[in-house]
Amino acid sequence: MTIPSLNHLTIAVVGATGAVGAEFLKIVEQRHPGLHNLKLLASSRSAGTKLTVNGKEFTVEETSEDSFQGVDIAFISASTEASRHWAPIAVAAGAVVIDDSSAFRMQDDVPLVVPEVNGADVTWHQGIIAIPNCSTTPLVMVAHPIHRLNPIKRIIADTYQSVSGAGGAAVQELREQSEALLKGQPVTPRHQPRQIGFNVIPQIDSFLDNGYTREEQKMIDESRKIMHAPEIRVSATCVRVPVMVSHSAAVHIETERAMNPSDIHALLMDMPGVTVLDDTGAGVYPMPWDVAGEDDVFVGRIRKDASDLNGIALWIVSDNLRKGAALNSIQIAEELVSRECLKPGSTPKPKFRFGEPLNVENANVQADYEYFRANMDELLPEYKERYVAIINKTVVDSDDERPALSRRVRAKYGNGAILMAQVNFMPRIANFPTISTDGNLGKSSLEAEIV
Ligand code: 2RA
Repeated sequence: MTIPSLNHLTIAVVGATGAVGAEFLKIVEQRHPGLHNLKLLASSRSAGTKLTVNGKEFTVEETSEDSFQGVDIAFISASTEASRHWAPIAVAAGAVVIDDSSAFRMQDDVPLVVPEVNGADVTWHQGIIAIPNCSTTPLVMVAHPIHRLNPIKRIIADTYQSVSGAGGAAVQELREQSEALLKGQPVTPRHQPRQIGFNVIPQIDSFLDNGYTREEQKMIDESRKIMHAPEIRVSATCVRVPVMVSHSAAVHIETERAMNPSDIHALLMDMPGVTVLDDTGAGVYPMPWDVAGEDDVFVGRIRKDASDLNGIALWIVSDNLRKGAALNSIQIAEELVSRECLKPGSTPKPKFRFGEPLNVENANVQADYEYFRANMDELLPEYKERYVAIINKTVVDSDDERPALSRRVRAKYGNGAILMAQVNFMPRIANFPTISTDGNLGKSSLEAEIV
């Protein structure tokens, strides 16, 4: 897939010297090597630090009221207080804020976005777009394709979260505690509520009156908002484990109808940004050590829930600094550019064209299929459960019945390569019956089958 260029933009990074900020700059170098207009910002403690990005040296500046002049996108990953303070200032200066804190996530006028799941939500931003908590993002990346195919009724997620989720100081604390404990020395917790070395802590963030922690409540609220599914019942237990990077989760999902693990397997293989690593016979499943530094969300241990006929159990691991935070933010910036809706109130550019296709002869059904899969959300409000015919990224016709659609489209456009897919289902192409130009089964053209 082509990544939209961000090279023409000026991007400010508030929290540039933090764990997520550092990952953000690494991803800028990997995905946008031509991006040179950066403003690296931090608190007074880190001001003056020199950082090199894309071969250019930058001096980290203390964030101030004037920092956001001329900035197109401000990425903020510092503290919730910092986000509350700086985001409105950045927006007033004309920047779009992509915010990593929980300050704005549940506000009705703030989209909460995981581009592969609800990328179209960036179009209605009013200046601030929030990214989800790093334990929520991998959950929705896996739950959403299942929910689209077979509505989810209930999710139970138990997490195993690395210390980097609590920042660089917590990573250092785990190092120091591990060394001290190996030498038989006592330790005093500083950045975690209790000892993290050789221990697990069933508390991330503070407790609420309902007995859940804030971290758990975030998973509950945010997953429903991102999937546009307030009806799903969600419960979570979030646990800190002595792992440096990557959050894991044991997840139980109950759907309306029973599903086979092999169906879930195939469905998730088709989900952009998800990698299935699941071969228990060969001892293959994802683990945080291996997943650290990777972009995808990894899934394994997919099996039927022994306690629930309509339930599936699975295991998810994702790098909390990358897809959990920095990568997701950069993908949101790319989504804003590709939809041409950087400025609030701008008329977003639709991803699909409608009407007459360009260049019927050169249509590429495989490319149309990839495009459809990545952008289907845009068609959901109007075409849910209908069949659409797509030629060269153009929706040429639609119908409730596929044979009727096929007849009309074939009469008009012949037997060329045409994608016909249902909006709602995660389509997989089972086979391409080939139909020659004279209409007989033969070699030259195709129609995607839904299975
Ligand atoms: C944590 N999810 O792991 C939080 C960070 N946003 O502490």
